[in-house]
Amino acid sequence: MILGASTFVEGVDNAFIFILAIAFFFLITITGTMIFFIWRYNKKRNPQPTQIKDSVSLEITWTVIPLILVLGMFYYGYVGWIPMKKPPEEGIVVTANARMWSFNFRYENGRISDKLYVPKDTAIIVNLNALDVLHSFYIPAFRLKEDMVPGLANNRTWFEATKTGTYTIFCAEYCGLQHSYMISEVVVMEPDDFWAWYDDPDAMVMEIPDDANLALLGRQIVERNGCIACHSLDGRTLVGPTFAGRFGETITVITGGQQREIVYDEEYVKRSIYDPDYDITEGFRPGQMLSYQDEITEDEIDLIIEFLKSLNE
Ligand code: HEC
Ligand SMILES: [Cu+2]
Repeated sequence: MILGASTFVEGVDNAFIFILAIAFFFLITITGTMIFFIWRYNKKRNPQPTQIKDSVSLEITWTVIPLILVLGMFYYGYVGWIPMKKPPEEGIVVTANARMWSFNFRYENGRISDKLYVPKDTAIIVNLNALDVLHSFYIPAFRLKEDMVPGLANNRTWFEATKTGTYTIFCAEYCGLQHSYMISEVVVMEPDDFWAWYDDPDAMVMEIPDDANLALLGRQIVERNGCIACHSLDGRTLVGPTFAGRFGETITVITGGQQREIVYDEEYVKRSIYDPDYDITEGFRPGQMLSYQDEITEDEIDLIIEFLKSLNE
């Protein structure tokens, strides 16, 4: 069978296979009948055409049979769909935030992750949050897809994974230039492993060994948060200005409608991340970059700065 790892798989696959089998049956039968008629009733073999008019029994047959088939499709579709629309009362609640062009997941204890970690055989209730434009939360292995709509309150979905492993999460709603890069993963773990991960007290503080390559750590943060979807590292202009060769330069920004010169320093980078619309880099539009206030810590910003500096070398 096609890889599947949630309680929805059976319902969706049944509907799919039922419809596919019917379509396949008719493809073969209709094509076969057409070929037979071409052979049997061609001008040579059947020179005298017959005019056939009205057949009540035929009309009834080709109304009733498709009706039954279509009701069968409805039945399988409906039975598969109902459980998706009924999230259980109890479960682990995760908030999925989608932005151009990345996902992140926030747990009830405040833990944030760019991958969705979940325990096996447990209901996971996912609050779907779109920060900018329409996105869609799609996990093919779970047969789960739900639109993420900016401003739509109480938009949620749920699932229960049945097999440990790592499965892809896609954004299934074209959401701009780098939409195809908007992928993540759901990692299904044994419940014990999950709770160990969840309660890990070290997870929130970042341990930096003495000999760590700070620029490399900064690069990882930049990659993990999807910054490079909008900021190139090689001088190209994407949605936002490039990161390359900018640190330490004097640049022109628009602040409160006024043009001014400013040094691209630590302070500027931090403000750009927490309050992106305060200074708008000349030539770019406000409202494109959203604040990372709740997602990137000041320590992480220090590492990002190390990384930006390293791009000048
Ligand atoms: C959806 C696209 C997008 C994403 C994602 C994004 N930015 Fe931006 N960013 C922009 C745009 C557009 C600008 C220019 C307008 C402005 O100044 O707000 C900008 C400006 C900046 C600036 C000022 C740069 C300059 O040359 O003046 C910095 C620094 C910055 N972003 C850092 C980041 C970091 C770090 C991340 C990831 C955590 C990030 N951005 C994610 C679009 C984005
Ligand atoms: Cu998207």
